[in-house]
Amino acid sequence: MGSRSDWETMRHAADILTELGVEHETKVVSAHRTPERLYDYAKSAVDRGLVAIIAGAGGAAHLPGMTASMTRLPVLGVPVESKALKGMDSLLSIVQMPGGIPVGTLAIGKPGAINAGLLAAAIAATADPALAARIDAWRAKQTENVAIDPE
Ligand code: RP5
Repeated sequence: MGSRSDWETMRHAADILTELGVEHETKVVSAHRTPERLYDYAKSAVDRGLVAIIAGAGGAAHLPGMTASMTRLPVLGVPVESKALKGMDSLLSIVQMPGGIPVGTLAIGKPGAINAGLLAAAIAATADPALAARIDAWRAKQTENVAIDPE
């Protein structure tokens, strides 16, 4: 994520990964304030064995696109809700990538962070049948928990 202030949102991605038993790491890497940290992180990601990167940022959110420009790993972008523009700035910054460098963009805020975690887990599950089974179980439980009556 681009800032510690993003953690309140991005922790939901980490929580889902923990719940599904997916090994992960959480780091603050700013495209604007720590560009060399971003370069090192993105350039070393493949060799360190990462399978996907979730990049959450707000405002002029360059982090997901810049990350994607420096790695072939799937990059999932989470637009963090900004104070001034309620995350519309973050969303448009992340989603409008020119053709050639993709960023899989999720919803603004907490739902986007949760779904980024679920998508990253789904990506990892393509090579991990045990994880695939845990995701199936998680989804079945979610379905069971939807009551048919409104009250
Ligand atoms: C972005 O600027 C971060 O991703 C964060 O969403 C936003 C504000 O950062 P702080 O000023 O709270 O550190 O780079």
